[in-house]
Amino acid sequence: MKITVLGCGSIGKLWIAALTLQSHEVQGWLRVPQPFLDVCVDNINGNPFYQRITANQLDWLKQSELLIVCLKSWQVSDAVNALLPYLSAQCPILLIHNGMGTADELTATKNSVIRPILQGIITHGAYQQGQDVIHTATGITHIGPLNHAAQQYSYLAEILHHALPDVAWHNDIHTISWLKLAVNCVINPLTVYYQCRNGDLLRYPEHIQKICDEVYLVMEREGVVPTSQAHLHGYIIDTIEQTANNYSSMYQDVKYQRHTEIDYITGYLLRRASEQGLVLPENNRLFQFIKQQEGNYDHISA
Ligand code: KPL
Repeated sequence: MKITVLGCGSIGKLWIAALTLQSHEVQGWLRVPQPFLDVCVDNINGNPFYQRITANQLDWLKQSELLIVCLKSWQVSDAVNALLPYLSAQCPILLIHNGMGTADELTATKNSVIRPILQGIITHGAYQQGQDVIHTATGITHIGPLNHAAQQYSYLAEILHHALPDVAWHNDIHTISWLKLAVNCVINPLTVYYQCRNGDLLRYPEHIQKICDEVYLVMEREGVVPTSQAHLHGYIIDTIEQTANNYSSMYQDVKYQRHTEIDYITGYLLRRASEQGLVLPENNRLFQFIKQQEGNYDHISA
């Protein structure tokens, strides 16, 4: 398959390496165009990977049969919209990021209405050390259609699974996206608030419960109901335990004075709540808190 990966951070590079090893033709696409990209991953399915990969080739993009987008949520719509004029109308666009709402921004633009858009939610752990990617934990990538046009692309799950297992297809990706959103609404802003690793949040059970209860109200109104409030809470606690040693992405964004994904995490939740006539005091407070942190930066970096 001919593939373009837009966004070449740690997750983008994992996919580039894994798909290249399966003999797919994969190029990277960088914000600042360059003809090639060195991809070095310490461990991809048991082996190290080092290769110089093609980047930013327009003909390759035009012929691509899959566009994988591994950008921060706030970068997605501008970056994808810039590529749409060159993409074939049948090329599925797989969005892998934290938060929700980017697909609404894409489908709101005239040219992308009929394009197949899929959501991916990934639990692999990886980070960049200089130019190298350290793949700290294997995990699962859940994918599913965000619009009607994408429903016929379930075969992608198998192709992706061969490259970087596990990959699971879900006809209803919405529920999984909401569960991940709930996790991010709790862990991400709270780790900034308490300046701690994910696991340390277990010291603040009441605060976790408050956020979780508010998220559940919105999920209920959205018709996305995990079996019970206790189930949602248990799912969040499990994730905190499984990622106990992590510094959340938002903690790191604030630490390095980068734009956070708060508008697509708590911000998305609050927009949905307001449409349903719900008020969420605790999530609103945390949203304002993160905005205040961003406002205190000396400068903002991407
Ligand atoms: O998605 C994450 C993030 O940090 O953005 C979690 C699941 C909270 C893991 O750290």
